[in-house]
Amino acid sequence: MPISLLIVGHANTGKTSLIRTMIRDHGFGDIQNYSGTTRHVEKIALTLNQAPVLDLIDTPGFEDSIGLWMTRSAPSYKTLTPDQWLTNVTQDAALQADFDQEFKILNQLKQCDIILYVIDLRQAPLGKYLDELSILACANKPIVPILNFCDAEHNHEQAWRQCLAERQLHAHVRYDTVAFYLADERKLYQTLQSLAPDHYNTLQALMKQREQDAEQRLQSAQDALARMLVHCATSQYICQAQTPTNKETQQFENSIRQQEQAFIAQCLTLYDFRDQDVALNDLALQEGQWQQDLFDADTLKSWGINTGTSAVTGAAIGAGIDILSAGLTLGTATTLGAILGAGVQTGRSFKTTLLNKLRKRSVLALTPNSLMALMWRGCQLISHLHHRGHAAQQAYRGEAETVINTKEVARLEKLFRRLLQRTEWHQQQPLPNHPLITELQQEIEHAIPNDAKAD
Ligand SMILES: Nc1nc2c(ncn2[C@@H]2O[C@H](COP(=O)(O)OP(=O)(O)O)[C@@H](O)[C@H]2O)c(=O)[nH]1
Ligand SMILES: [Mg+2]
Repeated sequence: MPISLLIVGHANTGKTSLIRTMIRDHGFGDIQNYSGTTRHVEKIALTLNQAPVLDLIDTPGFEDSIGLWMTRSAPSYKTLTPDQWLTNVTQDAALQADFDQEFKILNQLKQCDIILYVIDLRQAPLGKYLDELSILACANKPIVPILNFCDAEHNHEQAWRQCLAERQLHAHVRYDTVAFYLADERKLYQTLQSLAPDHYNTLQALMKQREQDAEQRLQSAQDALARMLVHCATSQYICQAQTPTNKETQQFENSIRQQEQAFIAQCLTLYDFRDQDVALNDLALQEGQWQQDLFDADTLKSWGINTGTSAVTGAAIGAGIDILSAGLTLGTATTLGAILGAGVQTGRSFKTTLLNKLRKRSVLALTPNSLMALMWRGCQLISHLHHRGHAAQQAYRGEAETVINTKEVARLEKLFRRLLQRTEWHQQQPLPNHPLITELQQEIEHAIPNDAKAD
């Protein structure tokens, strides 16, 4: 049998939001910024391997707890035990109209195992809230206060903690349904474990699964970012002449933006968010005229040319240029590859470079700065989605400038300069097993704080 959790609280404290975030589904229930949105009791199960582990029961908010609590001291009720009062009051037809919403909650109290009392910390612990707690206490069930909106600037956390302690409610959980942290969720499950020891192992397994899922999502998103960056770094646009036209530049930029869009779409799918959850501005790109660094030892090595001495390299390249300018189409890249002592792929890549040089056509590629900007935007997006609750209503619009130290910039610039040379990796799937790729993956990991793996 799953543990049944009754989610209660005043209107608009974030009860429905809490459930959405816990089940990672923005489709559950209705959320609005005005009270009385949830009018009915609604139930949904949180599952582990398709078996329900927790039943989450959403309820309408309390509207008149003061009036309801006053009936407790009415002559007909005051001699009853708290438990008897709960049963009798809900059967009092004369009170039905006044406490329609409250009775829906009270009727659930008997059946649930644990009560989660959601508190909007922006509100002080006023009498009406304390009466809600008094009413709930009549059910003799464990109550876990959920301190919601804990990220709000002006909050009454201290005053609430004191009121809760006076009622022996020490095991509260801080939770922000919009800014989600796995550590908060872990605390909630640990609290449930202590209140429902029979379910200890199942809750442990659920927690573990949630952590593994989070880690897996993060890893997949990071991989997608590395693929996108390699793809963009190795994207080239061969222009018709030496000076690129506006149209050519635009086409090139659009192809890069499409790559970024595809990456965003991948992340949204991974994290179960919708298109409207992210609204990033177009990235301002800088493109430069790509130059193959023919003497770059790394590039030559990838072509199988061993640059023991620069004379050898010079001779090899010279041979290539001589042959091309002699008007021999060479027929095949194989010939050139053979002259250079390398393979066909090498010859082809080398030939393209030389041909474009001779034809005086410029080749557009991104600058290392643009690649850095793409990387940071990607890292920030992943970090945001990782901590975005499924109750969040505002679209993510990106962050202000990244503060980054010059050492890091220099390191990344060097990395991207080298990646820009590896045109043979364009569209290569999966990414090659190469130290440059490992370095990129490490830079991405380093730029994303990973609290999924913490403690
Ligand atoms: N910033 C912030 N907003 C929240 C949080 N929880 C809920 N909200 C917002 O508060 C409003 C009421 O939330 P809802 O879940 O409908 O409250 P309910 O009436 O208790 O079910 C909605 O606009 C939510 O987006 C939170 O933790 N942080
Ligand atoms: Mg609601």
